[in-house]
Amino acid sequence: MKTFHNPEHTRHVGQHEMFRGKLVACHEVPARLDHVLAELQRRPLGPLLTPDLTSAPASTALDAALARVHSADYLAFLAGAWAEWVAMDPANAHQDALPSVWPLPHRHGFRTDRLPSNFAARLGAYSFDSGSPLTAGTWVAARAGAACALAATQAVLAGERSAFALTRPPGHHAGPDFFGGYCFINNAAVAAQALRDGGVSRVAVLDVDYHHGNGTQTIFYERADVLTVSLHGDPATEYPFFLGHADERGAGAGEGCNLNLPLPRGTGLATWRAALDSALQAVADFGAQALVVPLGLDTFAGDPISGFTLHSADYLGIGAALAGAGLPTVFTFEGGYAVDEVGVNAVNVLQGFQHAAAP
Ligand code: Q9C
Ligand code: ZN
Repeated sequence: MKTFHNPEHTRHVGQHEMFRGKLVACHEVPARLDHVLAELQRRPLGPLLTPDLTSAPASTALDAALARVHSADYLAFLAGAWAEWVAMDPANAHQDALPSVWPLPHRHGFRTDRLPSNFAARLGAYSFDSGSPLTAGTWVAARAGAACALAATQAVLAGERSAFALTRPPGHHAGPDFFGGYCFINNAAVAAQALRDGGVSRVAVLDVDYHHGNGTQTIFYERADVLTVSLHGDPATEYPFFLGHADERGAGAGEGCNLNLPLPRGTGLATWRAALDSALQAVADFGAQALVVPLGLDTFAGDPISGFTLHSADYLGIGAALAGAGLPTVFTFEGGYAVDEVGVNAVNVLQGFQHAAAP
């Protein structure tokens, strides 16, 4: 399996996130990716590659792929956000940008048809939480990460059985025009759309992160060509709280093309694996010809912000089960905050997949 990794990830480094009234140290830290890279060096699964963005055609193709899943105004906002933040106050250069006011579009009658010029207000208009610091290098890191997702997809379109986009910040909470949940560009959605644009008629996304993949669900909610499935902590008690229930089945042409499998806090391997089997059955029933797996490892028992109880050895079997779908598969690196174990856990999934997929 080829791994496309993003050396620019180190440029996204938040100082703190808002949690229950306090600024706490960020969970989504650069060391996470370094641990996965180190484990891949101990247990190589294939070549480690980095997409080259220096050529104008490569850069233009990437921007086109981003524009397929995110709005032009959101992408322009992200690209210019840090400069605008510092322009508000030069002292902001030493401070993460965190939103603190939101328009609540669905209730209370706030207007979203008029975008304020005030940057602090626009930061809220394009986000849904105060836990996702936007930093000086966030855009460069996120864009280079999406290039990894695109390159992994191109490898699969060229005939590879699987490929891994090893990047941060993660992506599955980012929607068409919003960031949140530590995510800015939805790498899994970029991959799914690029598979469609590469000629794959039906694509499935099977999200195994602890948290509901709200961004991916929203991007594809009214589409019949991309099935979105997510196994996650029940939003009644777990982040992102306001999406991810079982009764969200898709809308319009996409009716029936979204499946949520919420599970209670405390869920262990047996129940989780049964849900994975249901998810894989839905992927098969849909007739998917390619698979995208947003690979979060925050289902691990030792995860500091999550509530499932999977163990490191369990991830080998999970990888094998995913290979059982028999589909060309793109993995994107998502959550997983037990930093010292995230490398072993991620590579266990990929190794389990690779061994099971071998002819
Ligand atoms: N202090 C992903 O796993 N906040 N995002 C939880 C913890 C948000 C997780 C509060 C968790 C977002 C990609
Ligand atoms: Zn997560």
